[in-house]
Amino acid sequence: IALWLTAPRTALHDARPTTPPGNGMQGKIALEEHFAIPATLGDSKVFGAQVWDTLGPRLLDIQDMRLKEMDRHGVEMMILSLNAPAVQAIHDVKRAVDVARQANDVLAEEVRKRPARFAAFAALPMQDPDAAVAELTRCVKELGFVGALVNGFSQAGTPDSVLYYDLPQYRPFWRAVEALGVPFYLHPRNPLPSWSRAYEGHNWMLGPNWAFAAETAVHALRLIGSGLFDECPNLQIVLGHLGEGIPVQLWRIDGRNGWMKAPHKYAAKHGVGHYFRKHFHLTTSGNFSTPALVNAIAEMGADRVMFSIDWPFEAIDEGAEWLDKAAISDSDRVRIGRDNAIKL
Ligand code: GRE
Ligand code: ZN
Repeated sequence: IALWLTAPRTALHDARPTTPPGNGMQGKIALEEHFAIPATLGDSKVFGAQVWDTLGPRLLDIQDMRLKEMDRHGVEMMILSLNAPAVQAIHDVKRAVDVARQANDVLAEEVRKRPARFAAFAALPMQDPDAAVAELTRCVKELGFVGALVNGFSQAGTPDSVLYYDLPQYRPFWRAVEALGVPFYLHPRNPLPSWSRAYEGHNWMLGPNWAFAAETAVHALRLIGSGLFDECPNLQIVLGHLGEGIPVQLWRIDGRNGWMKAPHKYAAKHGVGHYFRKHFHLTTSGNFSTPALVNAIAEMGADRVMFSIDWPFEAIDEGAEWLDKAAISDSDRVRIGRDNAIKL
């Protein structure tokens, strides 16, 4: 942090990374890196219709151009996950269960080809909490997966249904995640059109520009306020995009007119900051901003921030070269680029 504070601001904000390939940190691990199967590929098209010739093949590829880009930019390992919203948007519950299982089987096969380079987060049919427990257990115990990545709320039964995971029917699921001892990555999706009136006429704010973060931050705060972490004291959640905006708001979330001494009216026992720092890890996926990284380190500690790219929605060269050169200490770079992921 001190390094950053004394560096010229313009260089940090404006310069694109220029480190030649091979000169940056080696051995990086990235955790929010996506692939698709034919059944889910189409979900990503709206996020890159103009570049679909590039984006589509990149989502389907695992062992070829992805690996070459990783080699070129010092990324030793990717933890792979299905694209979004995929399983979460399949309101036919039986189909959601089938597609999750199929995607996880494909992923397991790909990881088996290069276990030193790839690991796996499970896609889960959260529409049916018991099925989600069964699938996560299968993935972790039988297929060697290292956690789950779920794309926000699930639609179940009807297209208009919205299930957030603070709801009581998910408590057994969370206890199972905690007992398995694996992290749960809460990944963004867009709010449903019926829940998006604030964005009407301003579609540019949907997706990664804004709505992904707003939607995911609310979901994370719902989990916290529900008292989930009092019931599951060892549960660990990962958020991408340097925390979906929560870190810069942490003080305010708990502070709000604090002199008035009104108690929090939610089920949880402690303030939001307490749970956020104890139960959440952040990744740099799709947010290659050094000021935002420094803020995340300041709020969370360097042990709870991990490198990620968000391939193929973001470029491996840009993310990797940014971390390689970011004005943080080299010991923090190694923790963020590698060691924290191994520990988690
Ligand atoms: C993501 O996976 O984070 C993502 C998408 C679509 C567009 C941008 C983006 O799924 O970052
Ligand atoms: Zn992503």
